[in-house]
Amino acid sequence: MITLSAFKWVPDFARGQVRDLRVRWACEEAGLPYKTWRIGFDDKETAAYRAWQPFGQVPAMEADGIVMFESGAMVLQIGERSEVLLPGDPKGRARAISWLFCALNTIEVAVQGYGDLFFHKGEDWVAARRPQLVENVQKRLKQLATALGDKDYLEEQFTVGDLMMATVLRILNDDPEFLDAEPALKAYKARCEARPAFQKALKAQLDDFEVR
Ligand SMILES: N[C@@H](CCC(=O)N[C@@H](CS)C(=O)NCC(=O)O)C(=O)O
Repeated sequence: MITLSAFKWVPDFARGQVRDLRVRWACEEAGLPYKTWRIGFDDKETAAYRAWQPFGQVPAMEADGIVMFESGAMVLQIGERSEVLLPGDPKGRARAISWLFCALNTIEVAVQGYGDLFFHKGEDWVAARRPQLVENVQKRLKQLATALGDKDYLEEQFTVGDLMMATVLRILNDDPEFLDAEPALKAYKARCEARPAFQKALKAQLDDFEVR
């Protein structure tokens, strides 16, 4: 059984966005059961949790006695157990892994750079930096939309790459103007979110915040 760390509580704006959602979604797509280790913010600093996640972040997971951190690594590891997430043929597999890294290392870097402005509202430097960060997100989204073209998913089938890409695009949920400008990406994100496995994972994360 997989054990996945998750926060007991986060503010409303972060509910449905915490990165354990990616791993929950992968488990649901792969049909693998998991349980959560719900931690509070104080637990992040303990040696017991740092042994799971050296930076005190969520998520971390344990499966078959092996502890892992970094949501991308976990999703890939779960993908290895399911052809729904990672095609068996070498080309399909290589392309899926390329998109997984692209989501984290090209798109998320841009999106998170912009997203971090939220935490610095009112600070002097924000107004000066904002246009550049906005432009960077717009540029990457346009390039991603071109790569997607008129396909349903980034490759022939849904993969770990789409799973990660959709969760990265969701970081922009409170700034709908970005995806409104790229209707194909907006439809793509909605298509990914409509998958029953995503809906189950999202509900599970939200339900976990209600546990007392
Ligand atoms: N690169 C890490 C990022 C994890 C991350 O940013 N987690 C956030 C929640 S979504 C967190 O734990 N933030 C609290 C902190 O950084 O102390 C991953 O993908 O697993």
